[in-house]
Amino acid sequence: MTVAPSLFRKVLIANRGEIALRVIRACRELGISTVAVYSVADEHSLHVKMADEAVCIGPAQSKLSYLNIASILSAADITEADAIHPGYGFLSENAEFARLCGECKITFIGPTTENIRAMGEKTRARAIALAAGVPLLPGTVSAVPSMDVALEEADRIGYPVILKAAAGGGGRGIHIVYNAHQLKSSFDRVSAEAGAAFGNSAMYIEKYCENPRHVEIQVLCDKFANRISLGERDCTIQRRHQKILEESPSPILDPQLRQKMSDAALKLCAAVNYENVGTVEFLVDNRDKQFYFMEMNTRIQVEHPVTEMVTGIDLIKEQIWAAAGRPLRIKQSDIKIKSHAIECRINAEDPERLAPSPGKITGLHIPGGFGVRVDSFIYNQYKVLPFYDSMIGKLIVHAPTRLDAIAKMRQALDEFVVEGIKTNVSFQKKILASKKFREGDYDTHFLEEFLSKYE
Ligand code: MV4
Repeated sequence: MTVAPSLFRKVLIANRGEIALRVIRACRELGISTVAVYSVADEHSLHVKMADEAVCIGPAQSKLSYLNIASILSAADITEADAIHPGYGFLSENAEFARLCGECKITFIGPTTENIRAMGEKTRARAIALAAGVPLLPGTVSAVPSMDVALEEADRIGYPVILKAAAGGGGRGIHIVYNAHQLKSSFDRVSAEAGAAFGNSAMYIEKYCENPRHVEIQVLCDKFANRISLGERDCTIQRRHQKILEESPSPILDPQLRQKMSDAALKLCAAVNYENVGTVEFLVDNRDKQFYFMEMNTRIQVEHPVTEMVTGIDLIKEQIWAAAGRPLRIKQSDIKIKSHAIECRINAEDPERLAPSPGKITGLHIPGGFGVRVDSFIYNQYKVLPFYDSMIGKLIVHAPTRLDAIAKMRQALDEFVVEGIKTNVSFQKKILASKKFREGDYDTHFLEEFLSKYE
């Protein structure tokens, strides 16, 4: 008889903010002790107070602290942590970091190094999806080596096309062109921008889908080829490629389409022997409801709580469980989604100018009640720092129907008071009050159109 490997004794959380707290809470519930790492600027942050131990890993700038691999591995070494949870952002999709954790005999709580590599190269991910029979937008499955090849490929695909950085992702390094003239005038510049931003100037081309929805499938896989889909999240409401509000289920999916998209996501996972949690992003054409693979994110995502609320599954605990080498304890047939969840990202920003608004919080009221969840790290008198992401928390509601969830979110936003800094709370309220949103009838242009009417 084989004995199941035990979960971890001590986990180091290589992150800050709300996700660090989220992971610390999950570890506590599992009886695992925790190590926080923090920058000099984060000395007064809650993750430092809430963890069992804390190690300062460098100055305020992320590059010198939360992205400093040597510092973080040293912190894991001196505290004898046996695993590292990377959260999202920072080193979460850094294949080299995952590999080095392995070298140091520390479990990286996430997919394999090879999984991260395969999906991080967006053209390779497309080639794998194509070979696995996952629907793709017409386009190239390798980088276009020159402007001439780009022009030929664009002719074959048909304009409009979109240029995307092979090392990009999440909307960074993309450019739409409507004709050969525009392609000629922008190719070199866009490629140079990609080189500067990602250290890799390789570009690929896709057919541009004019009115898409961004719908992503949450997957969970173990080390024994067990793989399940936890349904979708609709993340269409974005501004400058920053997600603002996410919901599950998507108002545009029916059970048949959900099944097809889940099958496609799991086929991609099977093709790379995927392990741990992941998100397969699709564009869904709002007109004909065709869906197309875009990219795969090999990390836990900001918006994971909406999936947790509608499935009842704690994704962070399942990540830890799977990373420890345990077989999945949830079957596909256990996943029954009957309710609705919405998440509003609460940002310290001036919504008019879309500029960050760091500073001291001088008054705070956090909403609550049945079906209301707040994943945050702020407290009264906390100083929102200018060095990091402006997201100060996530407000998540869960209710039997979409309309109930909208009503609950509006109530919760009405209760949310943050004084001393500017936030996007009132902007979120306006989205929830809009007719198009309430009808679930929106596409990627919703916010631009909405903003032109707003005020
Ligand atoms: C696209 C697209 C249309 N056609 N790709 C890529 C990353 C994502 N954050 C934005 N991306 C898009 N890729 C093709 N082939 C349209 C977008 C897009 C978008 C997608 C989802 C939500 C909002 C968006 C806003 C602008 C463009």
